[in-house]
Amino acid sequence: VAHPEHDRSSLSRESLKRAFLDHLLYTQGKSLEIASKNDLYQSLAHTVRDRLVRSWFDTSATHQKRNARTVAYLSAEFLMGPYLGNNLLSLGISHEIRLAMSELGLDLDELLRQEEEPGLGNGGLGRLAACFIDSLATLEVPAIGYGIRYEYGIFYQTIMDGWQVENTDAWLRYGNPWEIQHAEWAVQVKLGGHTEQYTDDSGRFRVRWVPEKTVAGVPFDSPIPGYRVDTTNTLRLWRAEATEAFDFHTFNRGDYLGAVNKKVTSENLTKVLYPNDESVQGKELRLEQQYFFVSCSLQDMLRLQQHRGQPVTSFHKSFAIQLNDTHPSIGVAELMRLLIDEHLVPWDRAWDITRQTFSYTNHTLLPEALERWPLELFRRVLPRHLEIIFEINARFLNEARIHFFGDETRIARLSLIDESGERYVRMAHLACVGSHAINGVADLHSELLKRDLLKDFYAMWPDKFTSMTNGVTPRRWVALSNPRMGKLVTRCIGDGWIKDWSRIREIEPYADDAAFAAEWRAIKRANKIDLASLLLRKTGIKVDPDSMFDVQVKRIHEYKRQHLSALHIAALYHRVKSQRNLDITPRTFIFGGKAAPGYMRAKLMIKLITAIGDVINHDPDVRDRIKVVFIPNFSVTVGQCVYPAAELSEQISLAGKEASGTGNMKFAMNGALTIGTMDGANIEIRDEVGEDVFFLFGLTAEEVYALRREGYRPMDFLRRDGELHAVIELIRSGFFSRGDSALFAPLIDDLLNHDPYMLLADYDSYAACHSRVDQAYRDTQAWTRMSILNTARSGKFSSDRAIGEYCDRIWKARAVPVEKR
Ligand code: 26Y
Repeated sequence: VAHPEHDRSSLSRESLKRAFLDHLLYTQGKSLEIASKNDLYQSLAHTVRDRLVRSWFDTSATHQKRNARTVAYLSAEFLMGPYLGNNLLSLGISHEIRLAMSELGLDLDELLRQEEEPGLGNGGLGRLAACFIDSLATLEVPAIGYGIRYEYGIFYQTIMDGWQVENTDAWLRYGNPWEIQHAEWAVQVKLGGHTEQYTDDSGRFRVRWVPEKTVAGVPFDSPIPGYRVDTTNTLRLWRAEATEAFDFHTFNRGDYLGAVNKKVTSENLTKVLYPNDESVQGKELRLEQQYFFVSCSLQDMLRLQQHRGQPVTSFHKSFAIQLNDTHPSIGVAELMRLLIDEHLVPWDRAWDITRQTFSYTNHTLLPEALERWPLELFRRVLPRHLEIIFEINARFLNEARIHFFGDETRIARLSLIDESGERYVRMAHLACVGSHAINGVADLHSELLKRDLLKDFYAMWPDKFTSMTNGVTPRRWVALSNPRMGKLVTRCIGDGWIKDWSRIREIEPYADDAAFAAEWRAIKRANKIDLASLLLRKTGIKVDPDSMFDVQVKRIHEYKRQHLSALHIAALYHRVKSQRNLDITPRTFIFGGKAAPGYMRAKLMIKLITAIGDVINHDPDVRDRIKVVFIPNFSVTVGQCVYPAAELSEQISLAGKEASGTGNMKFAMNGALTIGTMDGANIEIRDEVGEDVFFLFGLTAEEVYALRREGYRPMDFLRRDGELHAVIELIRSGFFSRGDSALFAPLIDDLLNHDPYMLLADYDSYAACHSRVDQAYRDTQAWTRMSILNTARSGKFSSDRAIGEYCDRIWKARAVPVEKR
């Protein structure tokens, strides 16, 4: 039982200092005099972790005792960002820790900077999972995040000669103080081999899976404390290890090196995160990764079910499992296998349980991002699951034939197996059939799902479909990253906004308060100065904090159209060059984001941006009216500096392509106005903040379809627009590439001939919109007013609101107050 002055739980400054020095000596083996920065960080992290353990333990004890309905969020990615600052915030001890450290002569901010963030995700989908588990804990909902403990997260990006260069992300190099390994809960996962049919002792027909190999899954747990509540949930990530039994045979044959080699092979499973988003590669190892973590997680839930004294047949009452896209959708077949083959539950009963357990979130409409596995590859890795999927499919298609009598083309479209050419397993179909709820991540996206991608499923089961607009956590994305704004807001309306972001609307009346507006502006300026110094440090480029900070940070992708911005910047430059004294609002264009290493077009887009920047930044004629900066290695950490400093948020995807976007929400909360298309959650942001607080441009999704139907010819748009023509010629001629006219040809030729993302169709409207932005920024007061209103009306975009909706409408999960021991 914790004593109030216990050195591992007390929050008093003296006790924090003592605990810190204890860890320095007993965990790191150092004294203050010789400690490295990492030693100091590790000691502080352990001090903070200790203070979470009590509530962590009480939380799982309460959930077990109450047999509380638990949300299991299955995700191949969790992009958590640094833990230390967030955990201090949740505990409410940031201030005391800062003082404790400074009394020891240490600077908390410097220690915070030591943490290597776990980059266990690509972008939006992974970060959404992180925001969601933060909200689940804060709302005191019993929840476990299940995922993969990649040894190497998303690659570290540097920019060399304007090109992206990838480096490995050895984030575990100096140890991870936030995880606890639980070898006692390791599970076994089978892979490959074949199946056999047999009759068991009681005369029952059964199937045995004889695997080619078995891998052990070991859980690593991290605490997820809710904000200022007693709930601390768990993020449980699985690491693959070789099983001992597995090597034994090889050892006995005397093939020691062969045995060790197989060990290495097993451990490859969780070595590295695949750095592709929105474009599948169909690699066997990826399927193994997915199956591995899903099987580990389901076995773990079945263990918990047993531990709670509950029968497997009420599994669906204990757990609501959310599939974060199709990456964990093999779970549908795996739960069936576990129930049927291992727990001897009859098929119909097992199917009932499975369907009541799972729900599926779709995050994309892009065809190249839809997971499908070649049948033969699938059979090689998961022979038993293929049989189960065939059986699910046979029964499902029987049901579909009743719905769509005689419509065999529709039946073929619905099938879990694509048989139009080489045969594939369609993972989205498996997820749809095996779930009781299917949702898109913003209203437009959900509508398009029903209309296009999943229209046949919608026709069959309209009630399964819902829309759940994404959200982001106001803890990390405002309280932690923008403390200046947080302080001002708290002074005016109290600190209730941290747990209830809808209350941010209470600052709306201050939009017309001159003193408040002046402070608001001063805060933005201070945040811009901070970002400017980061930019200088990372790129050597000096930017003017009084220029407008116009920001586009997100994965680099053709559909997100960073090259549309590049065209516009080149056009501005062209204007400045041809009219020497052109009166334009000074701007700093800030870009950041990673390109998938094999996505050549995206890498060329980075080169285009940096090449244009290079010319502009060094041209004395520009007189610093335009600067272009590409921040290397955009990450959660970098994001925390960027969003608070932004004034204009670029959300310029082609309408119908960006499922939701979540960066758009982070910008809006931090007072940056949006220039954007009618896409994803932009539409809802505009609805909330008002059309006069939003810079709208471009085709709507309907117009995009219409234009495509009537035959889109990009050249038509080029001929109409003299400036665009000149800019394209400038790039094509090699003006930005030291005369190398071939360099950007792949991008430019594609724009002129195909332009699948319709940049040329939207260019005019985009450039005109930027002129309106330029004018609006000159009226400082009006701009500030818009900025305040924008934040004040962003209440909807908290992940707490999103999680509340998931709990009510899909999971049927409730808050369970933790009982303290
Ligand atoms: C299958 C593999 C190649 C793959 C890996 C990662 C496919 C997709 C992804 C990641 C997708 C992703 O991040 N999607 C984004 O999800 C966000 C959260 O819902 C949305 O806001 C955003 O619009 C969407 O692009």
